[in-house]
Amino acid sequence: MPLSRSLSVTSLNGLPQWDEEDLPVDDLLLFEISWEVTNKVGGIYTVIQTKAKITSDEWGDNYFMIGPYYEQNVRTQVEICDPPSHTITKAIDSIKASGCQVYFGRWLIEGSPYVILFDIGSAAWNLNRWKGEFWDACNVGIPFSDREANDALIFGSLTAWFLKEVTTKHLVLDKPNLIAHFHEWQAGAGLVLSRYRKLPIATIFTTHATLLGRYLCAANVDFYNKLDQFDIDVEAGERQIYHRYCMERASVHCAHVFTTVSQITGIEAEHMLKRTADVITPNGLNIKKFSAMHEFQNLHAMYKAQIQEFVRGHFYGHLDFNLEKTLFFFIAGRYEFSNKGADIFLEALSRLNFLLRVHRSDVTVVVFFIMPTKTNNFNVETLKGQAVRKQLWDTAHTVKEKFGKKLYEALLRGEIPDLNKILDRDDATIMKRAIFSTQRQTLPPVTTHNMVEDTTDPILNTIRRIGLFNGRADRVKVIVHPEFLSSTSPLLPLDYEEFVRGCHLGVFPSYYEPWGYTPAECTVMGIPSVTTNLSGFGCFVQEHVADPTAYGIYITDRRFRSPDESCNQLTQFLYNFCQQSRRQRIIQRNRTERLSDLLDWRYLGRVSEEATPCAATQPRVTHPAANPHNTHHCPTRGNTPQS
Ligand code: U2F
Ligand code: UDP
Ligand code: G6P
Repeated sequence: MPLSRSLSVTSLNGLPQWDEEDLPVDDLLLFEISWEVTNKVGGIYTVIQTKAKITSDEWGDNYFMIGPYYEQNVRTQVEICDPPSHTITKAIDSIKASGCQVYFGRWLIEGSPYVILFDIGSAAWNLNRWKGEFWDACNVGIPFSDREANDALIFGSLTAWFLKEVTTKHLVLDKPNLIAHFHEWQAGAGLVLSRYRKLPIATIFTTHATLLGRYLCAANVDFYNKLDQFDIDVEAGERQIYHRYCMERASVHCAHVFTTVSQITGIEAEHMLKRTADVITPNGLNIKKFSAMHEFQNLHAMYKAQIQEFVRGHFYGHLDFNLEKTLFFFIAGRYEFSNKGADIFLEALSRLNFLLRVHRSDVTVVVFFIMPTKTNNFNVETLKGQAVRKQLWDTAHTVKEKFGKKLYEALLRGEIPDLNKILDRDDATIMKRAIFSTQRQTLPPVTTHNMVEDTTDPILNTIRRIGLFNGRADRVKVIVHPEFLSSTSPLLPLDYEEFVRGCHLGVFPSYYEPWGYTPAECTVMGIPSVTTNLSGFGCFVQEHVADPTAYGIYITDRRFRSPDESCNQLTQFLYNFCQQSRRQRIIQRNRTERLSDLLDWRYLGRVSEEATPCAATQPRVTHPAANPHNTHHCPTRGNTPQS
C-alpha cells in the first residue's frame, strides 16, 4: 500500500516538485460528503475545513460539499445563496418538492466552498421505507434504538437521491463525469445506495478510523500484535455495533477507490475491513506563514504571559515556584483515556516528578489536560483563585497610583521623599488584608470544573492513585480542564490555538490514533510535541524526517516496547526537555516551525488528488462492485443484533 507518489523530502528548504497533473476539472463535478461538513464533531471537520481552500481553488464552481443541516451551524457559518447551476437547483427542488428540506449556500471558511445541507429531521418520516431499501441493497438492518445509525441512513438516502437527480439532469448537459468522495461510515450509506442504483458516478471512500479499531483499543486489547487474530464479526456483535460495522464495511467494498489517512490505519483496515487501501492520503493543514520569521515566537511569549496569569490565580498562596522557570505541558482532544495515552502520560508525570525532586531541579512543570467530559460548570475554588489574583492586582494598582502621585509631588518640590514614609498605615493595612486573603486551607485544585462522574473519572482516579495533588514539594503540577477552551471563558480566556502557542510542549502519547491532528497543529505553530509510532502522524514524520527529535517531534515507541518501557522513554523525553535552557527552547521552536511545509495541504493535497483521477478512470455502472451483493468481501449479512 505505497503512497501513490514518492513523498520523500530530502530538503526542507522547498516543496518537492510535482509533475503537473492535468485533471480535466472543467468537465467534472466533485462532491465531498461528510457528517462533519459545517458540523464540528472531531478531526474530520479539521480535514474538510482546512482542505477547502486548495480544493476550491482548483475546482471552482464544480466543487460541492454535502453535509447535515443544523440551524445553529448554518446561522453562524453559512451564507445561504442560489446554486451556480440549473442542474443543482433542479436536483434540490425535486427533493424539496417531496417535503424534505435542503439548504444551499457558501460555507464561510477559507475558499468559501458551496455546501448542500440536508435537514435530517424533515426527512425522518421516510426512515422505515429507506431502511427497507437499504436492506434490499445490502441486507444490513439498522436497529430502531441506534439514533446515530438511523440519522446516517437518512443522510445517506438523501445523498443518493440527490446524486441520482444530478446525474439524471446533468447527463443532459453533456458533462457526464461525477466524482463523489465519502468520509467515514456515517456518510457511507449514500455510497452503497449510489452503487446499488448503478448511478454513473466514480466513488471514493476515506476511513479516518475503523469502528472496531477504536472499540478494541479502548478495551485495552493488545490490538496491533493481534490484528490478524480477531474474529471481527463476533467482536462487532459483542460490542453491539454489528450493523454500524456492516455499513462501514459495505461502504469500503462498494467504493471504486478506498483511502485511509495513514499507513497504520491502512494496515488496520486490511484486517478490520478486509480491503487494502488504494491510496494513503495523509491529513494536512492550511498553513499561513508570517512575513516575519520570529512572529510566532512573539506570539508564544504573549500567550504564555496569559497562561502565567491564570497560573498565578490558580496557585494563589502556593506560588513558591518561579514562573520564569515554569514549563507548560498539555494533552488535548477527545476524552479516550487509554486511546489518547492519558494513562501512560500520567504515569510518566509521576516519574518525572520524582526525577525533578531527587535532582533538586528548580524547574516546575504545570500540565494541562484539555479533554471534555460532563461537568457542572467551574468549581468555586478555581473561580476564587482568579478573583483573588484580580484583587491583588487591584490592590497593587491602587497603592502604586498613590505612591506615584506622592513621588511626583515630592520631585516637583525638589525633594527625594523618605521611601519609608511615603506609604501610610492605611496603605499597609490594605496590603496586609490582601495578603491575608491569599491564605488557603486546601491545596490548589487539580480540576477546574465540578465533574459529574468525579468518583469514577479515569484521569482523576489516576491522579488520586499516583498522588499528584499539587503539593508544595511537587515539581509537577496538574490542572484538568474538562472542557474545550474558549476565548470567552472567565477562567482562561484563550482559544485553543492561542493556548497551544503559549505552551512549551504538547504531549500526545496515543495508542490508537489514525492520524492525530493535535501534534501536527503544534508543529505548524512551532511548538514541540510528543507523539508515538502508533499514530499516523508519528509514522509519517518518522518516514519523512531524518531526525524528528532535532525538529522537536519526540516519537515514543509504543509498538515494539512494553508499556513500562514506553513510559520510561516518555519520562526521559520530558525530563530532557526540562533540562533545556531558554535559548535551546527558542532554537528548537524555530526548527519545529520549519517542518510546517511538510504538513501543508498545498503539498499533501497532491496526494489526495491522486485518489481523484484513480476514481475518475474507473468504469462506471458496470464495475463488478457496483452491486454490493456481488462483493465476496461483504460481512455476513442479516443477523443484526437488536441492541
Ligand atoms: C479521526 O477522528 P474522529 O473525528 O473520527 O474522532 P471522533 O471520535 O469522531 O471525534 C472526536 C472529536 O470530538 C471532539 C474532539 C475530537 O476531535 O475534538 N469533541 C468535542 O468537540 N466535544 C466533546 O465534548 C468531545 C469531543 C481519528 F481518530 C483521528 O486520529 C484523525 O486525526 C481524524 C481525522 O482524520 O479522524
Ligand atoms: N481541539 C479544539 N479545541 C480544544 C482541543 C482540541 O478545537 O480545546 C481540536 C484540535 O485542534 C484538533 C482536534 O480537536 O483539530 C482533535 O483532532 P485529532 O486528530 O487530534 O483527534 P480526534 O479527536 O479527531 O481523534
Ligand atoms: C520567545 C520570545 C522571547 C522569549 C521566549 C521565551 O522566543 O520571542 O522573547 O524570551 O519566547 O521562551 P520560553 O521557552 O522560556 O517560554
